[in-house]
Amino acid sequence: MTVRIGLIGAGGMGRAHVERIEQELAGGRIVAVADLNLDGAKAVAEPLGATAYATGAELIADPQVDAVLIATFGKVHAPDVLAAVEAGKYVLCEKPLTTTPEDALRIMEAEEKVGKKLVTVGFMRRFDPGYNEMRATLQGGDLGYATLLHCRHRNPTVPEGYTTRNMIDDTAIHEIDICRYLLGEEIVKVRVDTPRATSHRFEHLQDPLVLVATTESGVLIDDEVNVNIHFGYSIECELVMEQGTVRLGDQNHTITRDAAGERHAVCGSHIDRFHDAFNQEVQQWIRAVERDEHTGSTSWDGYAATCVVDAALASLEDGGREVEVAMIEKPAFYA
Ligand code: ISE
Repeated sequence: MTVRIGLIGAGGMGRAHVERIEQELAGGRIVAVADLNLDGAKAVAEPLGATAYATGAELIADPQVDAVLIATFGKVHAPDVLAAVEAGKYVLCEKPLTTTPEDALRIMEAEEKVGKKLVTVGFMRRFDPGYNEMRATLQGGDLGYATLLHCRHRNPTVPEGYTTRNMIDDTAIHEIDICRYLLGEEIVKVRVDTPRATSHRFEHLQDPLVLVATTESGVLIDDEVNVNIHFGYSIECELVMEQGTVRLGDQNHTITRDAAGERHAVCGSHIDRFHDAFNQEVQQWIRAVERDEHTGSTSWDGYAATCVVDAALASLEDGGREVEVAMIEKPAFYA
């Protein structure tokens, strides 16, 4: 069976997904593309012989669409995710699932009503081999339990429309999710520190930031979010256990050694750094849809991440005060 996929959002991320589905992955085909900018939707749809729509609602209602891939901005995800769930269609939604916990709760309620998990959140790092090896090392138990997790999230630059809020809800959200995934526990409190700002930022941005979070068992996470670092896209992570550490490698395949020393290329963007993880994520989603199964992170993961984002934003507004994360008990449906 070929899964007929409808893409909502014809921007950079959406186009990168089209390319992987059409050229690298098996079992899926793009049959419809929706974008508020109808010409943008047509530009992606027409070469594929797919239908172009101006709204997600029309695309979701199209009986030719088996499953929906959402790659729009976070703040417009909720209505499309809800409509897809209500139509009983599987959805892979880029992060953040929603920008408010209330919207995520609505999605969870809709899923429970349909009686099956239909939503996967695009936390692609869960498919990165490095993070999975780190998780296996911790779970193996030989190095003891986790005590600290040091993360660095550096982007070369960001566009002028990117806000300080986005440093948390669009950028640090990746660490919020991957730390929950690595440690297998929830984050219970968080604060945001604001070091000296870089001169490379747009004036309105508080860049860099450091998010300091504590989990249920007391593991301390520090995450440097630094989005105008210029030299490249660089993700670091070190997990400290009682008698050892495990550190994420870069995605380097070769190392050059010459008179100037040893070096390897630095990635330019997340699409480049996490290319294989994105492929794994989308491939597994297509295979799961074929089997009428859920895969990857759930709406609960989307909800939990949004709750931590909310607490971090409250801390930022309140001069870096530590804020407790408010969230509901995990429903049995997501256990
Ligand atoms: C972007 O949306 C991503 O997902 C990237 O991984 C992140 O590094 C970047 O800051 C976000 O804007």
